[in-house]
This record gives sequence, structure tokens and C-alpha cells, in this order.
Amino acid sequence: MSPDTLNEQFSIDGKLDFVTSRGGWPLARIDTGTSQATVSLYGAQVLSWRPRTTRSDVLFQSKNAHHVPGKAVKAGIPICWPWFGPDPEQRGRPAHGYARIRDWTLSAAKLLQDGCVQMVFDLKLNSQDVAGWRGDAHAELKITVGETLSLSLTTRNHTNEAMLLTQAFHTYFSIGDIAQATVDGLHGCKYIDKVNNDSENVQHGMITIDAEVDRIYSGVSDELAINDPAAARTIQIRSTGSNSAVVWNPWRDIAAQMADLEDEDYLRMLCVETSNAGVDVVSIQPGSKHTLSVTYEVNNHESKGN
Ligand code: TA6
Repeated sequence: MSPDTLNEQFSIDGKLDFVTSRGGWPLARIDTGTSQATVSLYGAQVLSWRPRTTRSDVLFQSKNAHHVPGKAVKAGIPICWPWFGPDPEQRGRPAHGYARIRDWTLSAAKLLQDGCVQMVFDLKLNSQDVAGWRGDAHAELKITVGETLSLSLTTRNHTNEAMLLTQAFHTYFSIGDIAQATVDGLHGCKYIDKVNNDSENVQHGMITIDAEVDRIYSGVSDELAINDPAAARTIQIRSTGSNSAVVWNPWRDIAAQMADLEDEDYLRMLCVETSNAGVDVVSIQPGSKHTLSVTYEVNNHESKGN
């Protein structure tokens, strides 16, 4: 659908309109009064979100991001679906699945009573769309923008067999200074350390980042937080439908090798991903569904002297 057609069907006066993105696909621009956001129809990907009360965007966008059909856009909240990580069957299919490299269909957009703008996106995937995939699934993603940002991803299994699903909101947070940032709420959780031959460890205290970090935590509670003193804010992450979380920062060497990151980006980004990953594999029975949800909320630190 072109931005013109989307504007005719879905625009909301002063709150939601559609333009053409850098990659040539439609981009939704949202302004609720309490926050501003952009959402790409390619990937149904929230690219930016900034509540009025906070000084900079909550989400990181790489200046070197690819804006090319078929490639993932390194920005905001890519959706990993229907698998997280490498192709589970090792057949050379894309890492993190297809959702982030497909055009989604916008099926609804509305202004809620509380002033939030909500958009609903759909993606259908079956064996005709994906060579060698025996699945037949429907993903529905509800994005609700306001003072907080919420995403809710429902997967329906239309096959006659159980569907094994791994997935993530692969959220790139913008960080003021990675050296001062911490991730709280994972104390006592087991994690698989991808940087260390997938060894199993237990988290003690909060996470600090001073080297490459690539971990899948299990037994995760439904509330995590990123404390970012340099940006004078804490980002609360509340989830449902998930027992795992991924924490990733590529650090210097890997960032330098990634074409879609600037060399210094590892100092200003951090992925904390609400997921079903690692041992947290979801089995969806025939005709059944699973919903993974997350809400982000920014708490600004009081400035000294207040
Ligand atoms: O979510 C962490 C991770 O799986 C890392 O292992 C790293 O490979 C990263 O994702 C890649 O993300 P990207 O957005 O570059 O595909």
C-alpha cells in the first residue's frame, strides 16, 4: 500500500500520518502529544520513540543501517520471528527469521480513549512463502504509543502439529554512556554465555558492560530495568509471555566489523531483548496461540538541586 492509500484509510488528524521512508517503503509518524514515534511497515519495526519528558530518543538507530529490501534495519525494535538466532535447521535461512525483512500489513489504527495511538500489523507465513518451512503461522503485532510504548505479538499456529517458536523484541536502546549503564533485575538468573562457548553461568548483581556481552538469560522475572545515568533516566521493561531475556553489546572489535554500525556505536547502544529464546522455547498446539508482550516506560532522574 502506498503512503497515500494508507493516509486515506488510517491517518488520524494531527496524530498519525504516513510518508515514504529512506528505503522506499511506508513509514508511520505518530505524535500523541505525550510522545513521538516512527514505525516502518517493513518489519513492523518501531524505529524511534521519544516521550516528551525525556531529552533524547529511547531507541538507537544506526547511521549506517541498511535501508534495502531483504536486509534487516539496525534501528529500534526489530522483530525476531518465527525463530531467534541462527536458522534452527541450519539450512541457510536468515538469522532471526523473516519478520524483520518482510512487509507487514497494517490492518487497523486508532486513537484510544487515553490518548494513545494503537496500530495493528499482520504477517502470514507458510511453506509457500518460505522454502523448506513446514509452518503455517499468523503473527499479529499490536503497537501502542503514548507515555509508554507497548508491543504485543500474538502467534497463531494453523498447522495440525505443535509449532516450536522462538522469538524476540530485539530492542536497540540508545545509551548515554555504556560505561555507566547497568541492567538490573537479572540477579540469580542462569545464562548461556555466547561469548564463552555457550557456557552456563549465573548472574550475580547487576550487569555492567565493559566488553562484548551476548547472553541468553533464563528464569527471568517480568520486570527489568536499564539504568543510564549519563542520559539521566531509567528504562523500565515489563513483559508477559516470556521467561528469557537477551543482553547484547558487540563491543569494539565486532562493532568495527559490522557494516551497519559505526565504529563507536558500541558506546551508545545496548540490546535488552524480551524473548522466548535459549531453553525458553514455546510450543503452540494446533489451532492455538501465544502472546509475547512488552511495555517500556522511562523514568527521568531528578536533576541535582531539585
Ligand atoms: O540478539 C543478540 C544477537 O543474536 C547476537 O548474537 C548478534 O548476533 C546480534 O543478535 C545480531 O543482531 P543483528 O541485529 O545484527 O542481526
